[in-house]
Amino acid sequence: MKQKILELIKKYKKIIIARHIGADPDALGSTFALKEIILENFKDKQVYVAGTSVSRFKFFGTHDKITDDMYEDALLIALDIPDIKRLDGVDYYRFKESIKIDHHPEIDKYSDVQIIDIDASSTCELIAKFCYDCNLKMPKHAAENLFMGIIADTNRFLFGANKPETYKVILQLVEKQHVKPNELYEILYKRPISEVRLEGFISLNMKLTKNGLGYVKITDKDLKEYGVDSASIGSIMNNYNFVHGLICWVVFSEDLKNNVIRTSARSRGVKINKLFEQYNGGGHIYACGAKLKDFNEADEIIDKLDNLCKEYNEDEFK
Ligand SMILES: [Mn+2]
Repeated sequence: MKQKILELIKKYKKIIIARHIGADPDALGSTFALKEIILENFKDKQVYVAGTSVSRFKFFGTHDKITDDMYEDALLIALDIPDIKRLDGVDYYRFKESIKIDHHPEIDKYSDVQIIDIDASSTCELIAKFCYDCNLKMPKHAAENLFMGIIADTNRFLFGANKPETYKVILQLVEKQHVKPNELYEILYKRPISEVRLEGFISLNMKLTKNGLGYVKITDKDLKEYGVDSASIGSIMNNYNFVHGLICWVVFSEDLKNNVIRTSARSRGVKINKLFEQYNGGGHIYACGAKLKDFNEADEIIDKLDNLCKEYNEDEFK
């Protein structure tokens, strides 16, 4: 398959790389790294990266606005995205041929030329392997992009990093391209003190049920006091992953501007996605979100999640 991918890349002069909406470091790192790798190895190519830019992550690269003329005789490479409808910034149906490289379970089969490896830590790992296996040159900035995608998707090797391949790729990035991890962590992990204080508030105010559910309600007044908006909560949620007695945790925060209660939940074993789908939300099996009408709905969710935790405990210790 790697050779087929390489042949397609060689065949097209114009290439558009795209990824999922709501870009994260793996999506950004893989798309911009691949662009840089193609330009380094094939000097005559025009390569564009589609999608909405994320101001926090300027380091990865600059997005292109895809205009009508760019579609003409162009190849689409879709990275880190299992379904067509979540492609950001391009119209899939305007391309004759496409390549897909991804580590999510398949949703749409939208390309014949594809690498799907759900055991891979990240799409960045797959791009790095592709580059090394095909003996392509890798510019240093591309290596840095790939490194950050792997680090972010595994949350510094806390999740989904049990395979030697991940570490082999990391070793190569550090050894061959001289990536300096300490310099890059700042870009991923530096955060404002207001967010740290909000995390303190969540930790102090989290109620824990005997079934292992943790929950916190944050009012608009609380958010104002800490000088944050409810969007800051997402990045804090993963920090409760290794707490004794906590199986599932959920944070509700009042968003007066949009008149909703933003909700974010994580779980270490209880499957929570079906419940959140009933509340106009959803996500992964163990990581969900929703926008609720009011705190009454939050109380309903607390009860239902607590029941799920209870059932889970009963099954576990049968
Ligand atoms: Mn990913």
